[in-house]
Amino acid sequence: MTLLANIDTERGAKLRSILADLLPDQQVALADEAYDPTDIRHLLTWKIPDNLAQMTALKTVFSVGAGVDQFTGIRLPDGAKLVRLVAPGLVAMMREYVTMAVLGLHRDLPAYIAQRQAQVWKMASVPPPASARRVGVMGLGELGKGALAALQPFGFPLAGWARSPHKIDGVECFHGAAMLDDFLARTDILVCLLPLTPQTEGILNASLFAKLPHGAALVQAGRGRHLNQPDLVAALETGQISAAVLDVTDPEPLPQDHPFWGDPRIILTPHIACITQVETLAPAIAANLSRDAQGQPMLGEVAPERGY
Ligand code: NDP
Ligand code: OXD
Repeated sequence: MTLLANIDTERGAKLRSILADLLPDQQVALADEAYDPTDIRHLLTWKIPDNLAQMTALKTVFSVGAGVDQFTGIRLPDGAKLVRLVAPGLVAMMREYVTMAVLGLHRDLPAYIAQRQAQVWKMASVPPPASARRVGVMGLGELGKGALAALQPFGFPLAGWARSPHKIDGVECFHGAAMLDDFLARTDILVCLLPLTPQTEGILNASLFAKLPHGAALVQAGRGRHLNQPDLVAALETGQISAAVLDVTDPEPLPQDHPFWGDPRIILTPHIACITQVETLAPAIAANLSRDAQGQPMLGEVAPERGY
């Protein structure tokens, strides 16, 4: 019945203390303590530990984050489920990040940051009203839908694109490869909140950028490998893409001589759109363990055939 928390000791101890209140019967082991791997029923981790094969009773691998691409290619014990993190605290952070990024791009923030460095006091452009700036979100999952809801009050015409059809009030919904071009053609600020899968790897590339209106902007908060980095550099050079806010890169961090560091059209943040905090993580794990104990599906169970 033991849950192994394969996270740093400080956060692990906090998690154990919160779970002691929420699920008093749940045993919690920390990775730097002595434990019997054959007792481990649930594993909370960002990466698979070396002794996975010894965890013969393993039933669940809980990702510390919303993404599960780091587990690609890992064979879990037969019958074990992979569960991504679904938690209101993560959605709240992504809502803030995407709102910050979209508003920053809408109001020329990259240009003003560059101008401040050059001590220039000058209007970069007169922005169109929000009602004339079309925002499109790729990925209509927990985070994509949360981000769109946060953007609603500003009046941007909103659209979303996913694998399957969705209906969201106030959002024009597109799905599948056949509708991607129409989605892109109506999108001035493109937000990527996709999971990384073989289908989405490299999706932010020259061909996709060419289908956006000239001068469109990009918010990339999915995974670094969604983006073809040389293609973004080229699109910024031609003006096809005017600016970008990037939270994720490949690799992380970027090498010191990477062109993104010095490009004034790019705002770079170090993968901080969502920061998993124990206060967010522990209740989500407790709720899923309770669901499981009652024979209900857990929130965020990954469908192996989809990869997310
Ligand atoms: P979900 O699994 O809830 O949603 C994924 C969405 O992407 C779904 O709408 C799904 O479509 C869509 N999708 C998947 N594959 C395709 C495809 N081939 N074509 C079109 N749409 C597709 O994920 P979350 O919203 O919780 O998280 C999304 C991603 O955000 C994570 O996987 C991670 O990469 C990233 N992330 C980044 C963070 C950061 O700090 N920068 C923090 C947390 C997550 P459908 O609805 O039809 O299934
Ligand atoms: C996540 C992340 O997947 O932080 O939660 O990227």
